Amino acid sequence: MSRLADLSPIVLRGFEFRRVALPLVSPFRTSFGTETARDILLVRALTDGPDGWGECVAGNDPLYSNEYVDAAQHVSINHLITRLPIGTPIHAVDVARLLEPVKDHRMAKGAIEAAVLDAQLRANGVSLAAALGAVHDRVPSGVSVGIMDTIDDLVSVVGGYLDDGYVRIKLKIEPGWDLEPVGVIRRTFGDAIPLQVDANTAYTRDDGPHLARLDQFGLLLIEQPLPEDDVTGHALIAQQVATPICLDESIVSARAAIDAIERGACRIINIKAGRVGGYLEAAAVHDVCRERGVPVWCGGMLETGIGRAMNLALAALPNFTITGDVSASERFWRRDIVTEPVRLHDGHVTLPGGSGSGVSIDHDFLESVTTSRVVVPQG
Ligand code: OSB
Ligand code: MG
Repeated sequence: MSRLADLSPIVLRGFEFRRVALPLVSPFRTSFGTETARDILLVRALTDGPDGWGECVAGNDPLYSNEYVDAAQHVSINHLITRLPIGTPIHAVDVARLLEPVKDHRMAKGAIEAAVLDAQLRANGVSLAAALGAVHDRVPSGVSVGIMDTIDDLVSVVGGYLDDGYVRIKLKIEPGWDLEPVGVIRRTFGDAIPLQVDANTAYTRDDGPHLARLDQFGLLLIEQPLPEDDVTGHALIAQQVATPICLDESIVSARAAIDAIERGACRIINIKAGRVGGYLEAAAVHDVCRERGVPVWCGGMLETGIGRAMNLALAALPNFTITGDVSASERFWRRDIVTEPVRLHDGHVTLPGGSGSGVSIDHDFLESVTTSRVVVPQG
């Protein structure tokens, strides 16, 4: 690993906060709601050298977690960037410590850190993948499939993704949409396709026996069946279900990962940089899981090419031994805001080359989908 602390520091001049409106190619329904378009906050670190870009994964509404895009922008401008030095040298590795006094708001912090990190890496000619310790230049690609109106719709959508070459399917589930859709997908496409489910907290502690009925389908894992604050409940469910339990929402830090593992709440962890406050904490989660023999995989939050490229760098670390939600750009977007969107080849996605995140912004298209732009401090 190219040591981040050894890179030359950069000098920040300020930040640009840009909101972008992008329709999804198809509605994405989970147990907590349906998204048809995203209102995305992009953070641009303005420096003496190359600019850096970070993508905030907060949703339009506070449904996945308590964060949402308006709040993320507000806390970023009023409470977070005010803690960072403007005009004097800074290292990306120091950002999390400087933002630490502010409670939570991890998606907002993560986007700011990502922008500073991208800028510092570009200034030093180092890729994010190299900086994080990536050991692959491409990774297998899984796709997350939302809850559909009908089973027939689900079969045709999953069939399309299998035709595209995706090597793993994740089905969103909720009470009333679980045993039947999973059973139909297994019967239609066979026992060989790697299949897993994600409940996004939709079940209760009483649902152990019901969830155990999913065991017959040979799933890779069941993701986040219970509310995020019920780690002990997940341990209770894990005793009743043979399929490995995986946590997403509950794992907000390396500390939370250690706690969940020690309490027997999960055998697998989904890592999302935004959920844990940035790519550096995400790498720390990877490390604590690796030390404890817990495999991890890279989650997604319907990112554009900026966030997706950074996710790929993370997903190339050695303990990412389970296929992640690292689908191609066209899974969500008709047109991406980067010049070389992630494409699927042979069931895999390739890490971009170059320094920082490796992507180039499609500035004309980005302008055309920008709904607001704020620069702080004002020039
Ligand atoms: O739970 O993994 C999740 C999207 C929004 C909020 C939560 C989740 C998801 C996904 C998307 O499953 C996966 C992707 O971005 O490819
Ligand atoms: Mg999830």
